[in-house]
Amino acid sequence: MNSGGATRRAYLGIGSNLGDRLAHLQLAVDDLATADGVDVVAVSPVYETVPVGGPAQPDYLNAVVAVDTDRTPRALLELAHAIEAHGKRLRTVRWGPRTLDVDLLLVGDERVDEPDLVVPHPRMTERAFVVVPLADLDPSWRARIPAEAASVRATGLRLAPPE
Ligand code: GSY
Repeated sequence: MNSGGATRRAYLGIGSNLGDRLAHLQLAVDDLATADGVDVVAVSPVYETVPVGGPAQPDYLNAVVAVDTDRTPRALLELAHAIEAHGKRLRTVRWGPRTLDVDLLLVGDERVDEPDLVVPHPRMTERAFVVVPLADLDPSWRARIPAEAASVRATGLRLAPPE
């Protein structure tokens, strides 16, 4: 039911700006690596990024994960939501903040336009915090890095690849 048939390369953006941000991103990579029908093939470097939109809030850590998958975009969205829920339950400090965003960016060359699911992600090309790490994994995106790339700083941090 979750399988879309052919295996395609998909990309997911991951971000955290509360609590142990790096641990939240690592949880996302680990959950993707253990999900049925998903092979994690690459994880970008981790960037510290200025928040885009919303109220004043702490800076994010962001990265992009490349997976090979036969899951449908809908099944990938459901997986992203399940990983977010898992990340929001991760307690690093009692009563402390915790958050994790997992955004489905691209699924091969598939296009989906439904009320709750648009692929490619409709705002990804405007977001340096998405395109900069995506270009680390797929150099064809280098030419599309938005002007505000200065809002994205390399950290030297890396997430552990799946074992
Ligand atoms: O879309 C993901 C959540 N998000 C982010 C983010 O991950 N990074 C930055 N820099 N700004 C953001 N604004 C939102 S919403």
